[in-house]
Amino acid sequence: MKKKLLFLSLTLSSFIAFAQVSAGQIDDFEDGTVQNWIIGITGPLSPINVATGGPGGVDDNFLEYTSTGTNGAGARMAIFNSFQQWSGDFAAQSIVEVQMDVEVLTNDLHLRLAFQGPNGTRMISTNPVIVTAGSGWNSIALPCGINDFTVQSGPNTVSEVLAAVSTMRIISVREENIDSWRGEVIAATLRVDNITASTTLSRKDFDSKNNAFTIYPNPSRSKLNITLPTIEHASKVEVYNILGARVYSTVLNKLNTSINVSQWNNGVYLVRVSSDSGTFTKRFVKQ
Ligand SMILES: [Ca+2]
Ligand SMILES: [Ca+2]
Repeated sequence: MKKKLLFLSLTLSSFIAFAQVSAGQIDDFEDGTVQNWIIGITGPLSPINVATGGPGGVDDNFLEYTSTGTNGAGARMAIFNSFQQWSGDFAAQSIVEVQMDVEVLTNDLHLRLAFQGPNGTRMISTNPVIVTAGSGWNSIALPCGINDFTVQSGPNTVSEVLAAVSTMRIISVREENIDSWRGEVIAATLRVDNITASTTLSRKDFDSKNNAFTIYPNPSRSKLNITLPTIEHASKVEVYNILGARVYSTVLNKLNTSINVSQWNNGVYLVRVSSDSGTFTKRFVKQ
């Protein structure tokens, strides 16, 4: 019995040791496979490799997954990579963010990373990157620092999970809750390419989110004021309600903008400012 257990643990540890994430690795799908990205069932609902039409155009392979939004397998927007190239020690490899090119169809997605680590501990990106359906290929970055995740279940810390990842998921979920690691039930198509383990932040101000822009007062009954740190980076602001519907959008061309919110329904909104230096999202509460 003891011998069998020892054999099993040796097999498991050598398996894990074989599949280690490494700095700079890229899933570009040019080998014609899905590069271990699955949804846990086989069959027609599984992610597929599409041979042309990626961000590089003709002959640029990419990964495509369509969630059904109905009941059963394939209902949720979540793909995962387990005990393969996205397992291991992200901290030791100095991976600070996972960058990827994405295209979204049918419904807007709130993309986040989700990790499972020691003792089944699960955590997801605290802030989503919202990708608008039908907006073509977008380059996005999901940060991997110790301040970028919220643990959802299990005994371990963010640092401990980042040092021993067993499963990495790319999910869409609007609001964090205990079930959100599984991804939201939504009908959408996610196309992904060039999933990159980056050791440099793609945006110089990504690690200082609080400097990205300021909103006040919050909560508010009548006005939402937005202040930008610099004007040359500004492009637009979009506000989404809790159902993911865009309720407001405008171009920002000055440092201070005031939006009349008195007619908005009470509740939580996501305020997204997109500019050359990145996309930043803040939560706003209308009272
Ligand atoms: Ca490709
Ligand atoms: Ca190709």
